[in-house]
Amino acid sequence: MEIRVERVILRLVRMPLVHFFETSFGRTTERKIILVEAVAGGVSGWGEVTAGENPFYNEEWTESAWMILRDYAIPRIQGRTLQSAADAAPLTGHIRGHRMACAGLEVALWDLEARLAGEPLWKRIGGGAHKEISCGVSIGIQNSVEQLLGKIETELAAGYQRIKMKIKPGWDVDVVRAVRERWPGIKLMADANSAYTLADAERLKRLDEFYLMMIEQPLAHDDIIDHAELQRRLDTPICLDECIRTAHHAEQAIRLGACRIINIKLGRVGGFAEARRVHDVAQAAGVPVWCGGMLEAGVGRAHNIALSTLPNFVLPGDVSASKRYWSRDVIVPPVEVTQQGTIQVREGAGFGYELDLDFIRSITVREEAAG
Ligand code: NPG
Repeated sequence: MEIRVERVILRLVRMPLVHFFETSFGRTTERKIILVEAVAGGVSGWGEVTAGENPFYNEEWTESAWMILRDYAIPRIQGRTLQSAADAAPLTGHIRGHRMACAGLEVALWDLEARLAGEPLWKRIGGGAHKEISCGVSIGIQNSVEQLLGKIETELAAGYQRIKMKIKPGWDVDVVRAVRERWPGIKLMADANSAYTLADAERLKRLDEFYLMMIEQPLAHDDIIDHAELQRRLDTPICLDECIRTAHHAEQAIRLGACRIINIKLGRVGGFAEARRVHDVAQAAGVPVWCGGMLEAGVGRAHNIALSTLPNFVLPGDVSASKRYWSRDVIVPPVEVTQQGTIQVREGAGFGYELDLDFIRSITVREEAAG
């Protein structure tokens, strides 16, 4: 469907998290999020940039994303007529890296196309295999093991289907053991966010006894080769996250035996077009995928739901209820999770939720419109 992109508006919003979130690289208490509004024919499509506040998960951060969007990505798109949102990624393809920044615009254009067509976003991207998506939760590193066990108990009572716990050296084997002893039967996985090296292989091997569903991204963010070596030594499947930025990386990782599962994040791979390619490569190789999260506000959450309806999203993802992160979300209604730990996919046009524009206005600390 033809889209003439008239205007793109960037808004920086600040949103405090209801509870701090800690990974192996640090603690987040407040998110600084860029919302991207792309306008055509009086209709707006919305995107969210999933970069963190600091360049610790990958090289991007909120401020770098703002500059990339303003100075490079938007000027390549604005004022053009696209035959489809699928044209957007190639137009910004010459920008090295900075995929999360470019994705913020790309996903807004997919939402815009879906709204112009009066169709749900999931349909536009070729999804719809699942009408309900399976949800897990990601639980950060806590101040104590007791606190972690308490949190897991709450999330299981809420119905979530699997628990992902963050690990790092010093918060790994003993903590996983404590969780396993308490809940021998739950779907449990560990995420290391690149906190280890191959020299830690023996330590990671000790996690095999806890029959985890997977261990996510134990080694360096850009090292597929060492993951292949580690996977040979572990019984636990490795899931790659940070390492997989393109479908080509997915092909290479699978060919080398570096992972048996892939986490797909829209931002990390640059948007829907590449996410679908990663999905297809994994599906063809019999490698299951699931949708990762980046502490998104409602816009990003809604995009993740649409993505998760593609057929090879067969494992519970990190897409959970808005209220786990926000006292008030930027969309209405907020994302809600059933007692069975699922999210029902909505039928409305675009990503299927309304924007809470008054709230967005009240938390906007910077706004810039091009066009
Ligand atoms: O529910 O959105 C969520 C959080 C999911 O654990 C999650 N994200 O590495 O996957 C990750 C991790 C993350 C959190 C990464 C914060 C970067 C910052």
